[in-house]
Amino acid sequence: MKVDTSIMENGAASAVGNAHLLSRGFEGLNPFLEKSKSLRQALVRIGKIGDKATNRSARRLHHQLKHAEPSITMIGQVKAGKTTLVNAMVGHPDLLPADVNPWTSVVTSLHLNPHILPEDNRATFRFFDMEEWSRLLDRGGRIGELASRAGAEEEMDKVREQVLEMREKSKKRLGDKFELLLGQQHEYGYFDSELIERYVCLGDDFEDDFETSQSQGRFADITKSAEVFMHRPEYPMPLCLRDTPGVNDTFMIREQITIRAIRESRMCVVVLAAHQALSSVDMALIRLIANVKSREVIIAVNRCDELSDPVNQIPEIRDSIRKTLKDHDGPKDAQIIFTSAFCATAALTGRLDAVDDQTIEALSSWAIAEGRIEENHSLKPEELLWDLSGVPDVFAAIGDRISDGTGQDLLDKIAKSARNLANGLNAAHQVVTARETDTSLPPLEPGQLQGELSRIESDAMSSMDDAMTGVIEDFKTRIERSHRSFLERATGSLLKHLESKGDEEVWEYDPSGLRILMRTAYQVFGRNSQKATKEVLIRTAEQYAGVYHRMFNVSDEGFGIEAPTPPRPASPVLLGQTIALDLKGTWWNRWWHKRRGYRTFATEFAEMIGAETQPIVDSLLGSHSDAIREASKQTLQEFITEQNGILSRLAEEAGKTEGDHTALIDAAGVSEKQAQLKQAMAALTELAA
Ligand SMILES: Nc1nc2c(ncn2[C@@H]2O[C@H](COP(=O)(O)OP(=O)(O)OP(=O)(O)O)[C@@H](O)[C@H]2O)c(=O)[nH]1
Ligand SMILES: [Mg+2]
Repeated sequence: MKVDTSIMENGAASAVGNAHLLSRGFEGLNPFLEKSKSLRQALVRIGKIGDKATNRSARRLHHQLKHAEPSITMIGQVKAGKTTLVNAMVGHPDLLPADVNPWTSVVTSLHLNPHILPEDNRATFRFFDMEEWSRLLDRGGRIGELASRAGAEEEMDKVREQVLEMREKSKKRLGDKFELLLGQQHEYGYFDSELIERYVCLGDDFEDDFETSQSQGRFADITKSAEVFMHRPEYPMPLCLRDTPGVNDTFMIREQITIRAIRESRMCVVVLAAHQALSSVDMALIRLIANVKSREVIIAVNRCDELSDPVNQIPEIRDSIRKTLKDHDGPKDAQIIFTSAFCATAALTGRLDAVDDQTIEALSSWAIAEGRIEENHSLKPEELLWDLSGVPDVFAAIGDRISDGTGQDLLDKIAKSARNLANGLNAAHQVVTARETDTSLPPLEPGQLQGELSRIESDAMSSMDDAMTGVIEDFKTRIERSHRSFLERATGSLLKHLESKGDEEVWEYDPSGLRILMRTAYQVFGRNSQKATKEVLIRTAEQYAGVYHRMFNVSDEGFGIEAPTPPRPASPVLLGQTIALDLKGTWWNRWWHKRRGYRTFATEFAEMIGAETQPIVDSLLGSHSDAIREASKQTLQEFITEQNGILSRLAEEAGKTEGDHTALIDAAGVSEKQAQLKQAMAALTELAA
């Protein structure tokens, strides 16, 4: 179909005419937003009833809830339209430069927030640090490591050549001292497309024109990430969208970058181009998402305006993607959405004439056939185009994932803390009331509680340490066993092949078995660590409840301290990293034909694959396990701090003599406050249901 794509290059600079369209699609988030609102109201009430410190805690929880920012990483094929789609989703058609030169490895995070003011818009750009930069330059990134390991000298030379060229270019653009910039960051109190271009967009055409290169794409060589903070009143809540470079690049340094970006979000949108859907060429992409839960992957098949017959082609594309995912152990149930960033841009800018009637008709027939829009709809033209663009469906899918994923987890977490805060206040009321009615109760010794609290804290921290050490040891045994048995099995299969077919016929071995083994080991580890963390948290909560009972005679029937929910382990996206066995093709052929003698084959193969996969094992046992251990400890520490605060204030209160209770709560107003507190607690209980 013929479309005028120039609108995507010269879209309205900042304020698009139809930004109101951005709120279409987020309706599904309403139940979550309602719950979040009543939780915030309950917190305000608790803050009002309590003393200054309680009020501060309640405010902090309120802030956490209001500014929680679920994030979504966009990944996908080169030129599938990730950037154009992101620009449309944030209502700024020309914000991030589309058609970025393949050298660029910048991950751009757009923080969209309805609660900040337009004057709070800002941007931060971070450069690679020395270590990352030298890894790329000295060893040519992962591909260099891989090439040298596989003995592919020719490729190695090519990589080295490109790296040198890149270094020269950077020098020319940034001056001899450019390395001083490494590890730094630049901050701006505004953003616009020109500023962003200077940091993320490196066009080849700048090379000969040094003057231009001073302004455009000046820092792009060494920029690692860009953060843009944007006022976006149409969004129902803060969201972060991360745009990443396409995955299939020669340096594979971007693969590492994408892996990290996926790890940082709990949802990812995989953008594919309709005319190249998903095939075995995209194995690197499939491997990356294979280690993320199906529910957390959304597939956007973009550029649907380019299909001549969407009614028939779309179902075929859908089937073919499903089949590819199934055949290659991908997230086979991932939701598939058909989009056109182009239509979305036209709708936003009000340039409806950019899309020809034929395209609109074809897409409408498809949308009607699928029941996505009514035949006799009364949509305004820009609304129709926006709905046809599929962007509202992407928003709806994101909304769904938030409602039952990150959002729900956050509600649970904050509601638990709020209930504990309310329980603390309730206990305070009881202490005050007891004092009012029975002045013979001896005040608590000041040191008594502190001793008890430090004992609980050190017990809890060491139990957590022991529990996690045990779980990690178990994981280590399991994963090392999987790794060893894979190497043995693969080498065994190689020898068998050599015996039966000789060394003329190239042997191939699919490494997905290793990934499945390691993934299973990781999943078991994730479950075990959550279980162990939960046990320690529950035991600690019981200890605190005991303190309330023993030291303050709190007797309320329903009284209890709630243990926080254990943190959720991140997906092992790293397992998707490309290894030599995945490359097959010419490399593998060359490796194969260079070897002579069965023994050489077997030992060298085992060595190479061992060296390729060991870093994955190391990283799972290192940074992944550490992150889980740290997260568990942090959850416990936050819980301890919260309880220490509440209980210390209570002790202070109980230590006071009669008539001196004003600091914590006003004794005279106790009954009224008690009633308000009951209301707040009832609201919290309802949220838990
Ligand atoms: N017709 C049509 N063209 C599109 C659409 N989305 C993007 N394009 C075009 O596709 C080209 C690539 O778009 P980008 O947004 O740069 O794609 P990308 O996936 O970010 O590319 P890389 O970051 O380089 O991997 C550009 O020329 C866009 O104008 C679409 O929905 N329809
Ligand atoms: Mg892009």
